[in-house]
Amino acid sequence: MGCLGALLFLLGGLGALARICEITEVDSTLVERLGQHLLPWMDRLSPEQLNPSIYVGLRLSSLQAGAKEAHYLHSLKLSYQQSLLSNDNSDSEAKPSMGQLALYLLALRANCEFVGGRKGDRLVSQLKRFLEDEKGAIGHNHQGHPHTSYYQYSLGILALCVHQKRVHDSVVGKLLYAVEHEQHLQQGHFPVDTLAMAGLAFSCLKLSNLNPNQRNRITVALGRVQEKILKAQTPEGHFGNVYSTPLALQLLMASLRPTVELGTACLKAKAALLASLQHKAFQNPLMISQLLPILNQKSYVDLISPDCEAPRVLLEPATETPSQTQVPGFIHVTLKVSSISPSYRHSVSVPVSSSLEDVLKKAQEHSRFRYGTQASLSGPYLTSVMGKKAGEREFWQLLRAPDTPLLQGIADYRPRDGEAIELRLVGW
Ligand code: B12
Repeated sequence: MGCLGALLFLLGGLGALARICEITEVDSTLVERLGQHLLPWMDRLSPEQLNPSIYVGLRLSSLQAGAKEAHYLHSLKLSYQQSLLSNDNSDSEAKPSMGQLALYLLALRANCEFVGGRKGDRLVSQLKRFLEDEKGAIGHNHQGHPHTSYYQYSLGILALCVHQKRVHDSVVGKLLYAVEHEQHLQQGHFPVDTLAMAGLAFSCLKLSNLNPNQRNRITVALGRVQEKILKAQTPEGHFGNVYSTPLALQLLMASLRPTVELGTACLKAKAALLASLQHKAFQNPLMISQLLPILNQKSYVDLISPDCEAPRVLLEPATETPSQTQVPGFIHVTLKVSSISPSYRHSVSVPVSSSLEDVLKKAQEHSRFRYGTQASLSGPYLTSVMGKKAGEREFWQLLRAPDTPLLQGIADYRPRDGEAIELRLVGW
């Protein structure tokens, strides 16, 4: 037994083993800087821009935004209740998805509220109905797929669980089956994020004992999720990729099966994550909202009984304005679209540090290139290229030549000079 093994053994004796995966002692100025990134987003209160994940992330962090935070929750309540409870289907496009409703329920819990009353009960029924529909889409013999994803399916179960709302064993059973027969989750594009969210849902069910008949299966599935996530650790230390690491750590932190292997993997992940923070890899508010809880040793599972009295540091808006000094000059980026005929390849010139979205805009001005986007909670999402819309279970994938998918969306990714970006229509 090495040094770490001995330490784990000792901690085990003290009954503290469950805390083996905590990310402690992170420089508080680094954490505050992350929180400050969220502040401008908390002023965006239109229904398309409201994002319950931001509220959840902040409440589970060591930071608070004072009155802004309370106002944000108030706006979430107005918007979600109005759009989800109105019978008017005319603006159905603006209705939040069921995954977003699940995030909203997590936000209520983050404020120590239980969903209740007639309105609350209707929201719970909607989410339960959604899970039943998804269960139907997966089918009796598990040959089908959920209309959304196992990620949203897990989010739905988790949200109901933290509100102590029981879902039928057969609903949980579909997620258990998907984890037990890994091809269902492994073949997806982001298996670690999805496994982590499934694991968080299972952890909640296990701790709350809401589905006692499934207890053993849940325990085994949790072990399997943990094992898969540990196996997905990259040589640098990330679980999956840098952006799936926060959710993976949320799951591992809530682990009731601490092992030497887990302890070592978490130390390595912490080092990789801190290096990514130093390199400012976390700019997107959604990603920051998934990261902040783990920097405060919290996970979504803590929403079972959140501590709303815990002292949190008040965030002040950033004093130093990010340097606006534009590096002079231009870069050349090649855009390739191979999923259309005839295929498209064109080089555009954009100012240094432009985003991929700027590149797409520029290409649209000067060539036959055309694209369309949709606002999503994580930023603009590319939906069509050259008039070809992504169909059901399809998406326009962004790749860095030769064959490496980008880790960021069009608004956040900044191509380098001479880089070739490919847009490819793929199934998921
Ligand atoms: C499921 C999923 C997908 C599905 C979405 C389809 C579906 N029906 O579910 C598919 C496979 C299509 C997908 C695509 C992409 N995704 Co994705 N996706 C996820 C995942 C696992 C869950 C999202 C979700 O359901 N959230 C819950 C719902 C309630 O919230 P929501 O905001 O309404 O979710 C919608 C949007 O997030 C949107 N979406 C999904 N991915 C992305 C990525 C970006 C950049 C944007 C703007 C929107 C978006 O689809 C969701 C469902 O409608 C997250 C994981 C995570 N940790 O968050 C990654 C994640 C958000 N995706 C990511 C990435 C990088 C992409 C791609 C850019 C990959 C690529 N190289 O092409 C593309 C988007 C390309 C484009 N056309 O613009 C990253 C974003 C990292 C970052 N820095 O912002 C994440 C965090 C995964 C990761 N660990 O790397 N994704």
